[in-house]
Amino acid sequence: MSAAPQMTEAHEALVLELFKVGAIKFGEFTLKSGIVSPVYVDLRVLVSYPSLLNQVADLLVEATKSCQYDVLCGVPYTALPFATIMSAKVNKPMLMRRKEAKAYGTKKIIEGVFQAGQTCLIVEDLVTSGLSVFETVKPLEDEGLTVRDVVVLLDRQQGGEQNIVTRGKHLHSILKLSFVLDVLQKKELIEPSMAERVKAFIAENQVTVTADNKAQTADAPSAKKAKVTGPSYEDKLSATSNAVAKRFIETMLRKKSNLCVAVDVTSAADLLEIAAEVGRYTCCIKTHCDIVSDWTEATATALRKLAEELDFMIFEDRKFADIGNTVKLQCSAGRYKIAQWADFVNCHALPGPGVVDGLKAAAEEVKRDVGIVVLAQMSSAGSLATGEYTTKSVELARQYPQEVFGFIGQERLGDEAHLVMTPGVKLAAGGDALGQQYNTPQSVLVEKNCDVIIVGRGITSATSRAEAAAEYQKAGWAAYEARQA
Ligand code: S5P
Repeated sequence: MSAAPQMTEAHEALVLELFKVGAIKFGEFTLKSGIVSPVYVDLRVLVSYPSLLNQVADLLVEATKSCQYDVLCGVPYTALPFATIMSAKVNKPMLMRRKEAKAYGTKKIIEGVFQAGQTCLIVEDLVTSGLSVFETVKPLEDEGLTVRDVVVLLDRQQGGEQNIVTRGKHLHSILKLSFVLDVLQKKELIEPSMAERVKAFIAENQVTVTADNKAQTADAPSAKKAKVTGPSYEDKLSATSNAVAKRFIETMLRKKSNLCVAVDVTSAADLLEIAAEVGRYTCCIKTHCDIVSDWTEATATALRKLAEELDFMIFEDRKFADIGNTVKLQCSAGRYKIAQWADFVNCHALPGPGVVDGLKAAAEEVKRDVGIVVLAQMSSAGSLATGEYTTKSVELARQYPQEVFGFIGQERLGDEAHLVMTPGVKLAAGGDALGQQYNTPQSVLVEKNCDVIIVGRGITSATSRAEAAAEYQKAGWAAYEARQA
């Protein structure tokens, strides 16, 4: 086994850079195996950051100073640029392993000049089980090359080192996942609870590799549990400390409905009529009060009455996005006095924490619990709420667990307690003429692992809105049950 690597400031700086460019992410990610991981490592992005790539190559060279080798070979594809830069730095030739042998010509699987008997250093980006390392080692050894050392940028500590050592090779890792967690926690870039979740996941998902190069996950009962693709509503209910989220999830479970109906109509009478028709099928009615031309206090009162009778939550989709003081007034005062009747509202992360403080102040003024969901992603084509912006939106939510309980998003985001509500849903995928993009309930709940489907025109434009709502309720709940089965 390799000696514990010496961690320096350069290693710490590397962790921070990798986090910054999104090469290491935290949340909930469904891996190829179907297992849900709280951490996701994607080192392919490094090709877009040449100085970071250079920094990585320097550390890989440094870690293999004492290794004897004649040639080096990167594991395709992510480690190829690492190996290329190393090769130029140490002035030793490189080999490339094809993923598939050429079907014509030489049928070579190893590209480059070498001689049997030479020693080859293997360069890898990420080791989980060590399987992809072995897939590269085998054809090299078949050609008479000797492999003694493997160098990797990040060891996920899921058994890869043990598997590599068992096959008589040395693993030199630049970073171990536990070190990454320590650095990010120290810098307050991840919560201690997230670090604990990742550690528990690693402990529960140790992988061994069989002699015929097949990965096997330890059959721990907890590892099996981790295979469920998303947390259940019951898990969320026990994980959340947010009062509005608790009521919301209880409503969903009681009604077996994860359907939120978006009632985008311009008259109060239509709004109330539709709410009365679809209310029994939905866990939530979403309003845009500012498009209702004759909205009065009586509209709010009548809607609240329906919400009590038909057992649904009211979500005012106001998408607040101003400084705290303005947002406080927009939510509590003016024509709509949203804080007096909405169970929850949403906001953009754009202004920073002040937007949440403003909404919090509005709720305090009327002495009601008004929950908040943050718009972390949008369904519209060309939306700018992606990547770093989405990550920052999730971070904002984490700062306010008592107020913010989830997201408007297009994929699973945040922590177990968070609810992800997804608009842009119809029974058939497609779009509208103004940039809306639709996914099906099945893809939103099962593939994307979100929690609530938001359906507008799929229901409000149907000939029978009640029948359409019943159909969406059934489809949404069936997809959720299939996901959890
Ligand atoms: O990204 C978003 C966010 C929201 S809240 N995309 C959306 O479409 N929405 C809202 O969801 C939108 O304002 C509308 O009220 C509803 C979708 O309506 P539909 O008729 O396209 O289903």
